[in-house]
Amino acid sequence: MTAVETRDVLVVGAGFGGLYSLYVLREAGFHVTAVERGSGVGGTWYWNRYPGARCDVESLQYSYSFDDDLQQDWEWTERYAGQPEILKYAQHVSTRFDLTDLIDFNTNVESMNYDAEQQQWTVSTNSLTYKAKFVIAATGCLSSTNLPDFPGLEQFEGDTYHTGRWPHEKVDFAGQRVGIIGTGSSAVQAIPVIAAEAAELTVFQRTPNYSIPAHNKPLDPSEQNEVKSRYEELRSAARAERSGILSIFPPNEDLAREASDAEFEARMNERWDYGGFGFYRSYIDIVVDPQSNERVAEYVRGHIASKVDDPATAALLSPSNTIACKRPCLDTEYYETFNSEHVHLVDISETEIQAITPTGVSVNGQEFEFDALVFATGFDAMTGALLGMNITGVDGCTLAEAWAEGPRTYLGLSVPKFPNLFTVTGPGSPSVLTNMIMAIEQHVEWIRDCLVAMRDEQIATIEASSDAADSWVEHVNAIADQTLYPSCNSWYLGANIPGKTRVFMPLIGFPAYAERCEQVAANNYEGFALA
Ligand code: N01
Repeated sequence: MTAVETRDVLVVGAGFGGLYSLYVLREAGFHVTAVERGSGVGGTWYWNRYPGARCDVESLQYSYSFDDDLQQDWEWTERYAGQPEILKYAQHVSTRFDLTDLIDFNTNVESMNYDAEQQQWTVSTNSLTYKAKFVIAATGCLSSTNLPDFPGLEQFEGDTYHTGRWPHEKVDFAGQRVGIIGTGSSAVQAIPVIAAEAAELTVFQRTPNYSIPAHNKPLDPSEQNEVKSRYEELRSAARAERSGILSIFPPNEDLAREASDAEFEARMNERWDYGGFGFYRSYIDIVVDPQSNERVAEYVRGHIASKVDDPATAALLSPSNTIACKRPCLDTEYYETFNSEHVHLVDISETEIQAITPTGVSVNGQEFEFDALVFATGFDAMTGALLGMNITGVDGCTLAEAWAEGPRTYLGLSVPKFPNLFTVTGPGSPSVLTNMIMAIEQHVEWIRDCLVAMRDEQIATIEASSDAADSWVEHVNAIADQTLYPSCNSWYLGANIPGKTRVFMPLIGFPAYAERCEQVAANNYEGFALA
């Protein structure tokens, strides 16, 4: 019989959300454990070890703010930290705050059931069963990989890799013919690095992406010290930004459609040369006004044309869709990579991949032979990992049933019919449109405060009301509908997964959201039923 462990709180996941949940809940006196399917901490940064993996948010911002000693002590080495450095940071945090012993590794949640009578969750895993009053799902927004059902996939005789499940050992592509499917953020980072090693690299592109140069570089120690000397002020300024991310370019109210050609060119050039997402803050109307959006898109297309030698390849790499509507990419020499003779671009926008064969890929009757295939095909974002846990709430209602029409949460934190279950950066919260670590801290602190208040008031259960969730989903979508975001096939909408209901999942705007969460708590958790 499976052993049963009892906890006040069970956390699922030991990425940044799970680690911080463990820390604050233990400090608040709860008996808490995390289960983690990986063999180590780090979540996203544990799994995504593909060549070139790097954070698109600057390292001095993409880090915890809760402990000043930690943020003063830790030395980042580059403007954007690479995956190995971020993983080391997660490991350091786990060790520094004695969290590792609170984690059961190699433990995968197979199902979770709420017992309304006992007012507790039963969480079944591949090893132990846990009973816990509360469950915190810190399962990540981009953790359930998407591997399309390519016919013949299992026949391929070479090695296959998914960017989101990269092996821990170094993969050596030297001398190999490598095929890569996908041109999203992961591919845009991996392609230049794999190309530097492989004998031949063939990129299968269904939709081209806009990418802005990252201009990554070693961090200047004086810049790092300057930030550290004002960390508190900078962190709180970041929390007041829509995305929770500071840029050297302050926000402005200027409209791209009204700028003269000379003004427009000068401003865009300055931001292009600096690199990073500050590019998209050049004008306030980029994601709301189609004409302004097209002006910026055309500016980027001009750069693609000047970077890529072959005009036909440059044309294929040039997107025609709305810019910044899909999650934008940052790159290091992505477009330039296609100037190398051993790098080939295959357009599959009109003719999908027909089959994976024992020796390669077949497209439109043409055969491509490979030693290795890389799937950079993304994730079942925001809902995949939660639905993968087979969760059943009150009245036998499954999460799959509750979300048949798309994810339905209150504040991205809680789901009606699933009492005492919290989601960290869940659908309906700003999450992926922000600096994730900042969003995680806000969520986890809110949950901690809620659990402490419940303990103090001797409240056993908390459950989002159906009405509150309905109006929250309406609110999230009403805000998205004021923008161009819903106009393209992005994973924000679930449009990358065949059959997934199209609902815009993240909420735009961090500061108003955080304020709303505070108000809800101050108003005795309005929108929740407390029992
Ligand atoms: O995944 P994606 P990703 N046949 O979904 C293609 C974060 N991230 O792993 O666009 C052929 O963006 C698909 O084509 P299309 C970041 O938030 C962060 O790259 O659907 N192709 C697309 O080109 C990012 O947005 C960082 O037509 C198929 C690609 O696969 C998110 O993770 C780094 C296909 C998938 O792109 C996801 O990025 C990396 C099919 N059947 C990622 N199915 C940093 O911060 C899919 N594709 C550094």
